[in-house]
Amino acid sequence: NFYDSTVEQYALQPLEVLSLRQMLEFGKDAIYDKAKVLKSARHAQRELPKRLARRLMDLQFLPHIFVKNPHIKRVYDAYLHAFDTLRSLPPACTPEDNARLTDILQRLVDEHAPMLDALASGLRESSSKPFVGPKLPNLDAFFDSMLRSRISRRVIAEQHIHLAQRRPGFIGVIATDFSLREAVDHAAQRTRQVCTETYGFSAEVVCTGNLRASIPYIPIHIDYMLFELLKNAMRAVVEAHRGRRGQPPPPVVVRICDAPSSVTLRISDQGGGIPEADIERVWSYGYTTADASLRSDSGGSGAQPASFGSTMTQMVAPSAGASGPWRMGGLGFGLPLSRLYARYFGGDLQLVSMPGYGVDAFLTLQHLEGDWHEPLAEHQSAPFEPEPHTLNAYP
Ligand code: W6P
Repeated sequence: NFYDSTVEQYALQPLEVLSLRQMLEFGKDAIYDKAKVLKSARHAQRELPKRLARRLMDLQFLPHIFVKNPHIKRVYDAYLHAFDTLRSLPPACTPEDNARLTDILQRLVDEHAPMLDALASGLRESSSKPFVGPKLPNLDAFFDSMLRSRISRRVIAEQHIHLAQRRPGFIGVIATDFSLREAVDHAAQRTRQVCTETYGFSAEVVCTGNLRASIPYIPIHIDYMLFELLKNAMRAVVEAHRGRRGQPPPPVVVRICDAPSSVTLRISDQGGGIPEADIERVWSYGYTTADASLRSDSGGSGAQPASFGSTMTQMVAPSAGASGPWRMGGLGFGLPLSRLYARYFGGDLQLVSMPGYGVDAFLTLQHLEGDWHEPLAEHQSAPFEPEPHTLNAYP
């Protein structure tokens, strides 16, 4: 029908991708430059419908019985609504057009906040069905492109929304000089809080290494990754230590290592390591070692915080509007999603498990200062959707 062919046309258009460096370069004088803000507006208007259309096409290629799941259906409807809304808006040519666009983008960003949990719930419901579950294809490639695209859309929308706003230390939503030590401290504090709420005690988090290291980054991305890694580490330590009350549990040790082109954070726990049979599955969507009592599914909030502290805002948050207490166990999206965040701006996330001892998580993030003006290799490392996109990844 008419509608599907429109979506298909948009899905076929090539994407314009931006690296973090290009976003910083473009945005640095935007608060003085109305024309620049309008250019950014039209970029968002061009990119978002194409990216939504690709995901709508992907969803249509999934098994009917999966897409009919109420949670997945809700995601489909939300994406179609956003596609339709953005597509029918004329290109922003005046500050008034832009104000209207910015309002709409903010509304869509808020409306789509619960979609991460909806995807997780849809996967969990479907795969736990006795007939359907075993017949579902492997959906990891689908969720990778779904969530990578979601990251990209939220970055594009939020960067544009905040481009014209003056905020010290920020260009749009990017903190130009973000302290990793502060990020670790902030995530550690929240991790200890949820751990204490869940288990009644927690392990110390010790931060060592280059405590002055900083990078330009979107704070909420780092916060999500660190909170996720620290929760996993601390859960392992605390569960391994349960029988041995009296002595304090061994600390989770974070070492920050600053190198010329990247910063690596090594997060080491002595939680006994990942069971060897599970090593491959930790990167699989929906996999979780946490038992159901640790999950907060009933509130529909996943493992998302209700709100962030003063230095962390909800900008580009994986999910907002959450409610209920934080819990230690997620919905099985935390690790693969953290790796997508890391890779999105050219970094990476790796786990090394030492069976019987513990796990080292290595989170690498790229520096940009060193070659601020160097555009080389830009198009190999950044926020790209895989090309050609993964329409037929699930035969
Ligand atoms: C574990 C399992 C895990 C996943 C990610 C990070 C740290 C850890 N520790 O035992």
